[in-house]
Amino acid sequence: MAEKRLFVIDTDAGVDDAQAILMALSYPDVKVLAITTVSGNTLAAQAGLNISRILQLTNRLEIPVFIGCSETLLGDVKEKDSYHGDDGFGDVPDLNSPTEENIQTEHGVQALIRMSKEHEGEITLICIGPLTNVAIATRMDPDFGKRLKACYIMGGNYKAVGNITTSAEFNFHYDAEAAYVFLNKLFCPITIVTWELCKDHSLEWDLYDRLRSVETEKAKFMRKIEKKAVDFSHANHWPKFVPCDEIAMAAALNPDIIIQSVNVYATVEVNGHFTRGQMVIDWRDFLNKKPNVALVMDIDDKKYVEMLFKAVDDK
Ligand SMILES: [Ca+2]
Repeated sequence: MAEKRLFVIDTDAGVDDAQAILMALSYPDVKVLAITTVSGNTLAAQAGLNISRILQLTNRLEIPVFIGCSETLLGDVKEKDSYHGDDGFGDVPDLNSPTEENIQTEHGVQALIRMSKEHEGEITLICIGPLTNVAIATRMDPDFGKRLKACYIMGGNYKAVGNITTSAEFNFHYDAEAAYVFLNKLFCPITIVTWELCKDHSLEWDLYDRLRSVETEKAKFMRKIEKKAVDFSHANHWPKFVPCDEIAMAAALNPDIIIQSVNVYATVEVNGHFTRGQMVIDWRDFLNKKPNVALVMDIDDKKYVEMLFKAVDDK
């Protein structure tokens, strides 16, 4: 049998992270080496407990979980979240408290650096939360990124459309300095799934309802933890359901879904009064920098939706 692809997932364990992780676990040729957590949709420690719930649900408790940074580089912490819920998973805790047996004592950042040395050139890192852990790993070990095979992230925006402020996407805005370090110092092939791309490929409500009507424990779990997000979406008259992290994971699992991407130099605004956290693309080469990211511009919806269904299937 061919060698499995090695994935490490860095996550803030909101509801879209949950579906993205189910997606990764549904690929038999992918070995999820570890999951590291970071504060974002919830705090890093709570994110660890959330991940344990998914691993318990899928009988994958052999996958180690490492708790990473609880504060941003500047020391900020999460505020209340009316979409993902304060616990990141819709505030519907299991009656049985989640197991902590797979939560490791090693810090997430140290685990990232260690694994990059143990599996040099082999790890695909998928970042679906703020980029604090990766930024600190890069600062502690400037060669960290050079030892990764590739990195796929959900974050940033390229049309200045925001989802947490007028101009910024949540993950980049949450820790803008970390996003800056990530983009400018990681030095590995980076593929970015932006907020606008996610919006462009959001799901019609009847498709979403079909996805969550699948009669499996995984679909039931997703339905339960997503209820708050769905109620929030309807209350705000959102015309569709908007998955985000799922698209970055789908692109990492199956790069064939990427129909169009462009190589550009991207950085992030860290100073702006209105624009802090906005991704900045040097479309016209004013900065004379080499491209540092592949920006995904379009994906194959049919293949992507198939992957969403496969993730909650029992087969
Ligand atoms: Ca996330």
